[in-house]
Amino acid sequence: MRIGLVGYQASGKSSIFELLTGMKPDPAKAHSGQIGMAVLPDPRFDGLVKLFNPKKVTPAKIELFDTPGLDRVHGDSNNQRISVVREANALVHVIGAYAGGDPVADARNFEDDLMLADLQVLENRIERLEASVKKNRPDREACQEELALIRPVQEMLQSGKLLRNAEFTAEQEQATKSFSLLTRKPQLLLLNTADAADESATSALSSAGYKVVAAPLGLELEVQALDESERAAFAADFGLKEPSRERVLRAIFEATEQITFFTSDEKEVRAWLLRRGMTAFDAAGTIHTDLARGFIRAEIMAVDDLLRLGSEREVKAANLYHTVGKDHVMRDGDEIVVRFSV
Ligand SMILES: Nc1nc2c(ncn2[C@@H]2O[C@H](COP(=O)(O)OP(=O)(O)OP(=O)(O)O)[C@@H](O)[C@H]2O)c(=O)[nH]1
Ligand SMILES: [Mg+2]
Repeated sequence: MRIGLVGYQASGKSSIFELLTGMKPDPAKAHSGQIGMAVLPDPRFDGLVKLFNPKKVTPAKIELFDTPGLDRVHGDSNNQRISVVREANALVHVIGAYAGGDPVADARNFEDDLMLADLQVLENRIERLEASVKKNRPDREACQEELALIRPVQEMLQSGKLLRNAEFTAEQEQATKSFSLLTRKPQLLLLNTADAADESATSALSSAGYKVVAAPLGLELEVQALDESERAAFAADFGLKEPSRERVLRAIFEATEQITFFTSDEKEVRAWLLRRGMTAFDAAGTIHTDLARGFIRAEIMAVDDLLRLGSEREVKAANLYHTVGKDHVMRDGDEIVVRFSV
């Protein structure tokens, strides 16, 4: 899942990208967006590594996408930038609050910009479909069906309703998929503060209904750039208790509706990411296409049970080891063994 760092210009998107991935984005490529990976911290993964002491360890990685900032004044110049943002599967809206400003107004303005962009896409499509219907061509019926599916979506947007929380039918989901609607994507706000943030900085945003996390990105980048020996003293001077990196990554992970599952043995302990609601079959396919193709069944246990009881044998003895079929909905923290034949 590609997670877009999005927002207005100079809000701190590239700063958070660098802080989380350790990679400095190349300004020359800023217009098309840049991808970097960040390891997702997970105590269960660390526990499995201790238990198996494997030859190889592969933690889960989150794919971050640094996107060009929108111009908040010249809204009509944003089309190309917005087309880059559409490539993301989920949005982390970075709000620059390090020099004052009104974060709630920022969040709403940005949301409005995204809604207008989505409306534009729908209106263009609807116009073309209506023209086709008038011409009475053989695809007339298909066009009418599509219109019936997407007009209600247009109406939702026109009435200011957020698509993120709206119920779509499976057909509507399918009909709107190729539009990559921005306000349909899961979203987290990241408030970029000047100082070590206290919770009060985010309370106005969470009262307004947003999922939000705060971090002083500029300050933390400065800390990261220091020599190891100087970091602690500098951080203490500015009231930084611990780096926000892990906290921010966990918040992104939660808000983007993903889960982690694991495959562990003496050879390799590995963490995988999956969208919430996906099945054992999808998990198998994430590991390898052969595993999905030849799927017979899967054996599942909770990593928490394995770590608490100390071995697979003990988990079995406690009746916490389960054989499941294709349709088993994976839970966060499942350990899986896929039985397959190809
Ligand atoms: N003081 C302070 N300045 C910051 C902070 N974050 C960003 N800035 C300022 O904003 C500039 C741009 O930061 P970036 O992280 O590149 O912002 P961006 O969102 O990637 O900007 P665009 O890619 O141009 O949209 C920095 O050079 C700083 O001048 C911060 O936490 N504190
Ligand atoms: Mg940038």
